[in-house]
Amino acid sequence: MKLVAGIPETREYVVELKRSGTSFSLLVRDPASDRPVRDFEVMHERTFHLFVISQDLEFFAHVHPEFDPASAEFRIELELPKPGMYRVLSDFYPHGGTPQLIAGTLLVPGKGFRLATAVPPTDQQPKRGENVGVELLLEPQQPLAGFKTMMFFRLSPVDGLEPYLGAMGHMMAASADLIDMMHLHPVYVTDPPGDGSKQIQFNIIFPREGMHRVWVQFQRAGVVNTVAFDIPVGALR
Ligand SMILES: [Cu+2]
Repeated sequence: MKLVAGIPETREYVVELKRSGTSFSLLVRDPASDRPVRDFEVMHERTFHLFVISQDLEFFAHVHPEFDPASAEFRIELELPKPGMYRVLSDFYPHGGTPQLIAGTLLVPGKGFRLATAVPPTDQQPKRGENVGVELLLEPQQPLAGFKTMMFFRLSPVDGLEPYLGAMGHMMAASADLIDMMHLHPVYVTDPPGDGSKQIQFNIIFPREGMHRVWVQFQRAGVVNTVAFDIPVGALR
């Protein structure tokens, strides 16, 4: 009997990002053959999730480039608000490979260009999205690098809350220097007793100490709400 390995080995694919004005194109290459990849698995209702974050953390986009079979590129129109450094995270799953989360850096030249790491103060205050309020509870209250943190988002009102791209929530968590970036989905959705809210739980392990910005997206009545919190992560000494 011949044994066939069913688990593909983990390899990082190459993402070639090109930008011309507001037009972005992304070509994915197989690291083994160097060939453009044409076959992608659908994850959360899309074949490609692209996150673009400005260095000052003020601009956040979660968009979905469309595949162009003629060029094997994913394309999207996206307007960046100003010159500077942007981090670009490509989330995709090549057929026959493993899920990929590939980070890149984009420099947008222009007047006022400068490089400066953001240093936001802690901000765990309740937030108001387009049509939903979001309160954040942490367990432990002081997250520690390398240890699990449970993040509970309490949403209200609850009527009309619905999945967005196949999940009850999406999270992008990034260190303030945009070196570590994670895309996570909820582990539990519960109805906490008493306050009539919906609680959406994400579990995260922050890899390093320091300030982190966490963007979360929830959909209510067809409207995507994006809110952000700034969370200091400590270290065990
Ligand atoms: Cu997501």
